[in-house]
Amino acid sequence: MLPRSLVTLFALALLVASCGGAPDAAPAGAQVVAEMSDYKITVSVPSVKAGSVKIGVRNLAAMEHSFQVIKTDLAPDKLPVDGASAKANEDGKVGELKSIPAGKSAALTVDLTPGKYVFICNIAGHYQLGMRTGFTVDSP
Ligand SMILES: [Cu+2]
Repeated sequence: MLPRSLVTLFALALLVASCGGAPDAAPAGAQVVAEMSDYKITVSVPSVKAGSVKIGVRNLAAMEHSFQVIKTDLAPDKLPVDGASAKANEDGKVGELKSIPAGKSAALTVDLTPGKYVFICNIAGHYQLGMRTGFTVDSP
């Protein structure tokens, strides 16, 4: 077994090595671009018209994040959180990217009906730290 401090050092070295260079650009053709940092999500537009929507997600952070699209009337910061898993409840989920590595971009295309949505990162603890934002889908 390696001493814990050495393991931490290796992990840090890997992290530094993996985040040389600029983050990936947003995927082409995305109608909405969500940018993720520690621990925030910002969107390029506050709303879109209903229909098939391509969402591009840029992870600008030095750690992995995930991206969940949840249709809900709850406020972005009011999703129930499960104490054991430290994750937000995903009732109403219509799409997700389970993992976006540090510095990478990815896209998902979802069929969005009119209403209110919340975009979150649901890696344990990240929702509570602020990785959530509201989004609106208008009638076509
Ligand atoms: Cu996250």
